[in-house]
Amino acid sequence: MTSSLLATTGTVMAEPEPISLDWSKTALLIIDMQRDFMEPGGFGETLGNDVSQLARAVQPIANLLTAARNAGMLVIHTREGHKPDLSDAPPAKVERGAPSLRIGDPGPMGRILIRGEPGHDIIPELYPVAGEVVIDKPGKGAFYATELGDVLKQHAIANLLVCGVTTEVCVNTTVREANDRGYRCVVISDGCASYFPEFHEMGLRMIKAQGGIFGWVADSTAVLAAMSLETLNA
Ligand code: TIU
Repeated sequence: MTSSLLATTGTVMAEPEPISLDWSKTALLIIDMQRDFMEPGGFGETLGNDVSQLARAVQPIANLLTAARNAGMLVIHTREGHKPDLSDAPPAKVERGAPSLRIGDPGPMGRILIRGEPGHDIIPELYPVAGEVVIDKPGKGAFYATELGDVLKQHAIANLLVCGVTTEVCVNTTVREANDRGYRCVVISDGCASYFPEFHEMGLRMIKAQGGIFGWVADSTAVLAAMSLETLNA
């Protein structure tokens, strides 16, 4: 694959229908692939979840990331987390439920969901490289209280390939925010995962129902096929 991809338009065999994408206006958006969600001892596990449920999303995302890097596509990573003084963590978020550790408490990977701590960092398999955008977000949606909207405008992005964790929480919230702002979102079905397989399934169905009310859904191989076909034809 070469950077000539960005001069082309490709059709992804998505649901509820194929979607044509101008690759130069498309970014890969990877949501919250952080140790705090993916590994034992982090935020996800303190909430009572089985973090092994999320591992399946890593390789499909890695494949897309390699293709995006080779094509020179804009790559954006997000990280959910809070300032060490918790000034950007609403009490309603910190106090909820009965986690074994709350946001800000010391855990095996440092303070839970705090910026700069080992658990807050992105997993090694998908670690950002120089030139990639990293957005730190205090909420579930990647647009709320972040510079994401400005970054997308600067790069004239109209389409987002969205993957990451978890399907029904931060991926869905971000896709809904993006949809209201006019972005076409293609959610990568095998590049997202949930602690609850049934929520993953329903999270994807909610996006593509009603003629794609929030966006499109495709698996990583469908996106990679559209990218390689266009590169061959370019
Ligand atoms: N708990 C859960 O499913 N998700 C989150 O808290 N954040 C994200 O989804 N990133």
